[in-house]
Amino acid sequence: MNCNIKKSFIIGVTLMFIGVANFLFAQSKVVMIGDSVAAYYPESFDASQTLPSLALLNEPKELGAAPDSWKEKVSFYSADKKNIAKIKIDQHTNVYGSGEVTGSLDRNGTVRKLWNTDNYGYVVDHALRLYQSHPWVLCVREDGSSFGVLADNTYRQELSVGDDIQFISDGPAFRVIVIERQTPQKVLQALADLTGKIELPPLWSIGFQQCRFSYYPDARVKEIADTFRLKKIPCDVIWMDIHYMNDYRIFTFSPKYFPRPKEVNDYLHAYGFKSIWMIDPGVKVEKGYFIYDSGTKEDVWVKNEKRETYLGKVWPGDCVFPDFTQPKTVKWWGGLYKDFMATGVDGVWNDMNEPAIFDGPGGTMPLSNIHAGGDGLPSSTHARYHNVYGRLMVEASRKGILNANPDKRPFVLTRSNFIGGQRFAATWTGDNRAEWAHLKMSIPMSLNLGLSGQPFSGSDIGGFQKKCSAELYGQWIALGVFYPFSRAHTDKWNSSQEPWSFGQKIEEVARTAISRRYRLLPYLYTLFYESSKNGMPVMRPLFFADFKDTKLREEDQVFMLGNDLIIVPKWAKNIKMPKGNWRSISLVGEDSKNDAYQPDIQLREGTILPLSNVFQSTATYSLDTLTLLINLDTLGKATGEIYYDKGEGFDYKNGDYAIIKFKAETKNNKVIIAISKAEGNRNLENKLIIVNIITDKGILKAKGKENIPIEIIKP
Ligand code: MIG
Repeated sequence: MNCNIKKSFIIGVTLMFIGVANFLFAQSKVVMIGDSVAAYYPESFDASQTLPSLALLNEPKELGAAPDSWKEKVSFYSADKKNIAKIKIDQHTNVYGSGEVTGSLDRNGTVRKLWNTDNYGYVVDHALRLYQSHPWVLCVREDGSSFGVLADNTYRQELSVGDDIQFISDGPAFRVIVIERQTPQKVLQALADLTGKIELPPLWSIGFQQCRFSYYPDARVKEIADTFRLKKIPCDVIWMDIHYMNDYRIFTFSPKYFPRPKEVNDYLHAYGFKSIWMIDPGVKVEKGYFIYDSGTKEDVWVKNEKRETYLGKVWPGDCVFPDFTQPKTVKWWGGLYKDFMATGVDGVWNDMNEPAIFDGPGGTMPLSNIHAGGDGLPSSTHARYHNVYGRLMVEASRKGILNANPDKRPFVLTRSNFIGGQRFAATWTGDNRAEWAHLKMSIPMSLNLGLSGQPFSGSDIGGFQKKCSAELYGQWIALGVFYPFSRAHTDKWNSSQEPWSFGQKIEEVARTAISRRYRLLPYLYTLFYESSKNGMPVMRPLFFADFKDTKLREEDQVFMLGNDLIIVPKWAKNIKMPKGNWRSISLVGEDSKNDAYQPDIQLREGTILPLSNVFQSTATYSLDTLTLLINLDTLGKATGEIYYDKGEGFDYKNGDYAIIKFKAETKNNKVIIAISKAEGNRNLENKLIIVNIITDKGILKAKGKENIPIEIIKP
């Protein structure tokens, strides 16, 4: 990385901002709000301008003044009508976070914009702003000790990282929260305590998913589903994009293409699929259309500065937009999901919620538009609420879906969101392009989402815009099965882009790739559980393997799944690796070292990796056979664990789950594998357990059952 070029660029940009009028304000207040968590308030701070926080779970309690030992100092400036918060960093500190925006994993020497933007093909503003905003950085010092900085406001900001970190806001003076910890992992856990964690998703939502803009008519949807089963390519979800609607009217079904949605959903369910259907925020202006009529009656639409209902054009033509700052809108919107979900819809896709408006200034609504607020949220302009429009929308969607189906875990996918929004929805990185650069970029994008509190993300496999070549698709599907959210998707202009659309060879590549994901489900699901408990990302940067090893800090060609696997894509060159005896593993008989597509998967030394059989969908998932793949450490030991439950519903909250621990020890020439339950009311009971120990001389194999230690004699 060329630091000098990046640095001088930053200095230039910084001077532009603070060159003219530069007033330094003394910070008026620093208070501790948690164990080594401090809030800094500028002198001109006026709580009514930025609070209540839409990032934090709760307004934090003040716990007294900061001790002298407190390290990171925030200073506040205002210049050229901007409010700026600045934190000095030394030149060896690596900076991460700031959400999905493109660029390398470390954010040093860059400027990012925090302004949610519909960015088709990632061309607007060189993709320095995309669909979501995370005014947050995670900073790792040379010695590995770490801190995080959250600019607690929703206005448009620039985030520049040079000799210092600067949040340069268009809005009023704002508070800054700094978290200080011994490790980067602990900073993320503290961020999750402040901003929330994901709810445990349904198991099916971590299966493979197939989408396009759009599958229609209904017969085409069935044909896609049939082909997956016929060809024995595992898949859990088929997606319905906007063409299912009656002329883009949300919460309706096209009488021509989807006259019987329930029948389509029943069909999908019968073959072990779930269905996800799109809902946009824009509501067609049309008297007699029940959504428009009921919303108008309840007076839920965003207003213009003259306090008239604001109109903007989206897919259906003139539209009105729900004002999700109002409690009555949340209630009305949530209620709409009842009949919709009753058709057997399993999950909801909220798109265009930046909000994207075809004829609005900058592709959205005027900043002077008015949101009415309520229930603690003040009435204010779109400038204040723009970046949280999507986040407020998905909170309302999630509530409504849960009300409609109280016994099921809601699944919502959103394009737009804000820091903390991981509580309500998973996400994908929007309209990327079918290009090599975008395939490679998808790794640091999902990694930085994870380092910003959102663990459940992935990019469109195959790329959205432009036609994907067979070669690129092969590479993309082979990598994309390791995204936490793994979905293939493509634009309406492109020809078919299913796993079988590129000929026999690539079909086989896709089958192998997707089967690998299904083998890993016990491990992946355990990672999602962990994330729901402590906010740790599912997909993790390599430096998490050894946060003190500064060589790993910029590596973003390879990444980790959890703590125990490193995924090495085929194109990765001159990669850095953490210390230890990491070993290549094979999941479905593939030889990834010599395969042209499948990334090599490396298993940590001292680890027991739980694997299931390959299932065509999670509808038939079981752990009747559990495989333990073991890489012993130099002392002949290894450990591992698995979380499992029904995969759906909330019984797990009442004990219907299990955490099972695995332990391998070598005594004399014998490896003994013990399995014990650590938590929960479930048992593995009568399950076949297959043990594979990877050694230099090949794989040692044994079979056994739960509660009976398994012994293997080392030759
Ligand atoms: O203006 O619903 O990012 O995934 O297929 C495009 C159609 C609207 C944008 C989403 C894309 C989706 C498309 N949507």
